[in-house]
This record gives sequence, C-alpha cells and structure tokens, in this order.
Amino acid sequence: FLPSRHDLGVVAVGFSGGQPKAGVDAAPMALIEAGLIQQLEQDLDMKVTYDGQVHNYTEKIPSEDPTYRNMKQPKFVSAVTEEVSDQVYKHAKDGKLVLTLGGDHSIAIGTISGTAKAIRERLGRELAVIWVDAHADINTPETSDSGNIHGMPVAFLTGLATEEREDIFGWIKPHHRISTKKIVYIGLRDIDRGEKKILKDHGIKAFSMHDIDRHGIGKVMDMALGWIGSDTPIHLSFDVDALDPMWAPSTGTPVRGGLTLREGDFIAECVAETGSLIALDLVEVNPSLDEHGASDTVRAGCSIVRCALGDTLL
Ligand code: NNH
Ligand code: MN
Ligand code: MN
Ligand code: MN
Repeated sequence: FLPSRHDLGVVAVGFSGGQPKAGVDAAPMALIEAGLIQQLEQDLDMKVTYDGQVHNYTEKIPSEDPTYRNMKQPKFVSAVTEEVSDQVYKHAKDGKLVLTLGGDHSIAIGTISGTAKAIRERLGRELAVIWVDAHADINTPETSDSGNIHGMPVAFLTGLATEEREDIFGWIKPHHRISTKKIVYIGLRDIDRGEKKILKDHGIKAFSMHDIDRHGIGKVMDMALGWIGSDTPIHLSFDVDALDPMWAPSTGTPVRGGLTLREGDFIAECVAETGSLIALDLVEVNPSLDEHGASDTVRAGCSIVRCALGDTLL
C-alpha cells in the first residue's frame, strides 16, 4: 500500500486563520528558503512534486465571517481546509507521500481528511494518525475556551464535533474521518479540562511528557506504534510546539517542559522506520515570534521533516 519512498508531493499552506497570531503563514517560505526541498531532492534522492507556490487562499476570504458556535473565522477556516483536503487528496491518490508545510494546526482538518479519503479509495484501509503536540487539539466548539479552531481539528476529524452547515465544516463526510481508536498522541502537557474528559471517555491513546519521563522515548515509541499495529498507513501530524521552547521558541503557544530536539527527531525516525508513512504535516512554526529563535525553530522543523522521510536511517 505504500507510496513509493521517493515520490513526494508538497503542499505549502500559508494560513494563520485558525488562531490569532500573525506570522505562522510565513513558515512554509521560511522552511523552503532554509533549503528543505533541495535537501529532500539531493540528500534523500526524492522526486518532489511542488507547484512552487505558498498558497494563502485569499480568494477564500468570506465577506463576513462572524463567530459561530464559539468558532472564530469559521467560514474562512472551513473553506481553506476544504481546499487543502483536495490538494492533499490528489497527491495521495496518485500514490505520493504528501508533505504539508503549515500554517497553524487547523490545516490538519484538510490534510488528514484528504489522506483518509485517498487511503480508503486506493486501499480500502483506515488511516492511523500520530499527533505530536503539547496540546491535544480535540476541543469541540463547545468545550473550547479560546474559540480558536487550531485547538479543534481532532474533534472534527473524528466526528466528535460535527456541523450541518456546508460552509462551516459540513463538507466533512464519513470518508474523510478517522477513528478515535486509530489516533495516538505524543508529547502532551497542556490539555484543557474538557479535552481530558474527551480523551478519557473515548479511550484515546495518549503519551504525555510524564509518560516519556517515566519510560523514555524509545519505549513510548514502541508502545505508540504497537497500538497502531504494523502494516497500517500512518499520517504524522507534527506541531513544532511539542518541542521544548529551548529548541523551538518561535511558535504561537510555547509550553515549557517539552521534547528535546533529539526526542523530536527520534519520533520522526521511528515513524520512518515503519515504512508505513503516507503523509506528514509540519505546523505552527511562527518566524515572527521570538525572532532570535526563528532560525533555530526553522532548523528544527527541517530536521523533523528529513528524519520522518528517512534521512537519518542507515
Ligand atoms: N487548547 C488550547 C485551545 O484550544 C490551545 C491550543 N493551541 C495549540 N494547539 N497550539 O496545538 O485554544
Ligand atoms: Mn497543535
Ligand atoms: Mn500545540
Ligand atoms: Mn491550557
């Protein structure tokens, strides 16, 4: 079922509408200017399909976009993620591995729905998701304190949140969704009250920083991949704020006590080793925050992508 290891589709999503801080839309350009695509082509010998543009989806800006069910900019985020879903779907349907450069984490509504649909059609298989993040991003519109949609993608992707209105995520259909049993979190350390209840009630597998301290990252990765089971297509959604701000300070909601640079790369390497990776998101790099740390954050992001695509495997 695997995409050919060397055939990569890249989608650059310059989008910040899922949260309030400007600048996260500049991340794809920063990552590309740091040489990421060249590294993938030259060092990893990949054949990269990239349309050469960072999409900012300005044509999708609605004339008015009032808060709805506590969601901020619901129509804009819905329209952009619907488009991203299609972009990712097209690459995945072609049998390409898909790399999406964000952008805030709301874009995972698009990326994961796109791969879930493609994998169902192409292989009749369900997708597993590894969500690496300080946060669980599983608020429903009702449990969210912030109303920021980047804190809600997993709720929409699992069907824990639904909405009839076609222009506000009503476009998400069963074939776009993933099972709560097929998602594994790694790196959690800032989970909202309502999210804790959701994780518990649905028996969702999660490895917090506490688990990593207790068992070590090696054991945690064995357990995480064991939960998913071998031979299951994996979508890795990596929020750079999973890393400790020491290594990745330029992000919208840094939380201290996070993964080391090596733990982040190790997670990506372990996923690469499975040979089952079909898509990868790298999100929430914001070069305009903590500007002195921006180059470190961008470097960390590039490193995670290279590791997930197999660079450091012997
Ligand atoms: N849980 C908070 C919210 O829903 C914060 C989410 N922020 C993130 N998620 N950066 O990765 O608003
Ligand atoms: Mn996130
Ligand atoms: Mn986060
Ligand atoms: Mn919090």
